[in-house]
Amino acid sequence: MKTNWFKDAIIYQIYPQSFMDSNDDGIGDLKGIVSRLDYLKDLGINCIWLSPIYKSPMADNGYDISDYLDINPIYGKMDDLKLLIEEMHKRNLRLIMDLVVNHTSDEHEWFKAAKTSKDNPYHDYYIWRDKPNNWTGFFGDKAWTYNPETNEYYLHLFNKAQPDLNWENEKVREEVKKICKYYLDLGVDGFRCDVINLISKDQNFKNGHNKLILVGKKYFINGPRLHEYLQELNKDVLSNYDCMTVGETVFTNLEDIKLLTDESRNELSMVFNFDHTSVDNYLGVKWLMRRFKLKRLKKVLDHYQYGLKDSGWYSIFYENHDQRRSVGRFNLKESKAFYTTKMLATAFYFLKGTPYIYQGEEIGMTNLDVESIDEFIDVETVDVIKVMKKLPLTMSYIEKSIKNGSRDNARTPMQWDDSTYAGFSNHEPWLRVNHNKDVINVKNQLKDQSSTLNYFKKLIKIYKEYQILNREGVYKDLLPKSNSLFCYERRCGNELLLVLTNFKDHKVKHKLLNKYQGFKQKILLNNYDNFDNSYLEPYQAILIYLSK
Ligand code: TEU
Ligand code: CA
Repeated sequence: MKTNWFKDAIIYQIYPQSFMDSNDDGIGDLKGIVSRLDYLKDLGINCIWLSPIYKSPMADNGYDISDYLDINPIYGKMDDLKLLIEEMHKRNLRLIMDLVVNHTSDEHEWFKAAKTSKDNPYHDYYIWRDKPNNWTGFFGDKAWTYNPETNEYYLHLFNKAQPDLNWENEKVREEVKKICKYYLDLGVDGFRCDVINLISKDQNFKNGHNKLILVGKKYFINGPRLHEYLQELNKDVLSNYDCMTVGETVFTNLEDIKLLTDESRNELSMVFNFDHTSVDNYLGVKWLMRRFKLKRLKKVLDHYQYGLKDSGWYSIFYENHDQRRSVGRFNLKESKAFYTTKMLATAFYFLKGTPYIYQGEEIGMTNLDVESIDEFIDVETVDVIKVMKKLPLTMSYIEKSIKNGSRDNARTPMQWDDSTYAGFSNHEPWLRVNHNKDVINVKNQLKDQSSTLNYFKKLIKIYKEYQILNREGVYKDLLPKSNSLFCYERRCGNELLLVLTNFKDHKVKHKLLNKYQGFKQKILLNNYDNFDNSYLEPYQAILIYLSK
């Protein structure tokens, strides 16, 4: 029944609000996605992760759900989802949906009932205290909000419009099973489980000590019953389907990943770990910007690549709807995106794990080019600006940090062509299209053999051709100490993939190929026309297949 299809998949993340608008109201929708399936098929991916499309007041763009079993009318109807699934399966594409069950919307019927009185049967679906403790949430502010009707406080680890569910209550767990079952029966192939390692909280609700950020973190991350809850969900529902789960796990380490994804434990198929996205910040908080050093990135990647050699599985990604765009990140020059976009993809996607490409990454979409930070509308950005303004920070630091970290950067409409609204819509979109759509767009790049898009296509094709090496190949970092080059091999016996990438904007010499005399060599990818045995061009990336 269960196969490991997810280990060979290449997954493409769609942020529905910004992908494709079919009815010209300025908002992406399900029919829009259907109309672009041939594009995705042609790109070569074989699975889509769809960010939330459920009914939602959109306080957090759908990560605040008011009805799990209904579709947000801005995206369409349940029949449109059925059509999407059908059209995807026809094309041999799988679909995983976002499962956001750490919290609901405050407009969910459960919460509306729960807050009316302590005796209401839904009251215990949420987490209440007479007095708040000192915890702060992920958006920087206090994690408790007062509810006058019951004279209590409810817990919300995100915005106050996102009350946390009480997983201690068996009824809540049954509801979650019902939701999963509903979508699996519809033909969905799995779930991306939002902040899944927050669902179990230490029931003592002790005050936290860290005074700076995420106060109380150690009491709400990887709580005491996390593994039990996941095993229960598997036993009762997931194990009956050939589906996969990817847990979004925040602040997890290698040991956590092993426990969560060890096949024999039946918890999650894989997780997203964020350590590598934190090498350019302090304390895992992106607002606290830190100078990027390649060595630090490699140390994190090595740690997990070596650590997950024999058991455990994770995701390989560097963009998503919460991250800034990668163009211009990691100290890479924005003006050299023609090379760096291809270099980054080569450097990351041949690591061991399942690749995730975020919409627009394949054409090198960039951060939102705002003049003023008042243009940002994301709930996290708005909440964080308020908090930052209370702290002893200069306005210029706040501006720089917000421009760098706002999630709106990744959420601008997909750039399909150079028309007024970039082929995304014929109506002004909910979030402004980037000015560079005239240059950076799918239509242009499909025509241009040397484009980022065509490089991604080629990379994906090759990834699939070398499936065994990608799944099983033993990882070795060949230059762990270099601050310029990231070079590694994935080896199975006398066969290997060799990845050579240069993170610097100047030529860098190396002697790595001397090691492989006697091997036959085939160059599979190169973001330059030329190749030299002894150096890499600025931002050059090469993938070589070697065999004896
Ligand atoms: O993100 C969880 C999470 O940790 C983020 O809030 C993260 O701290 C921040 O976005 C980094 O910029 C998930 C979803 O991916 C996010 O979109 C939701 O807002 C959040 O959960 C709440 O559901
Ligand atoms: Ca629409």
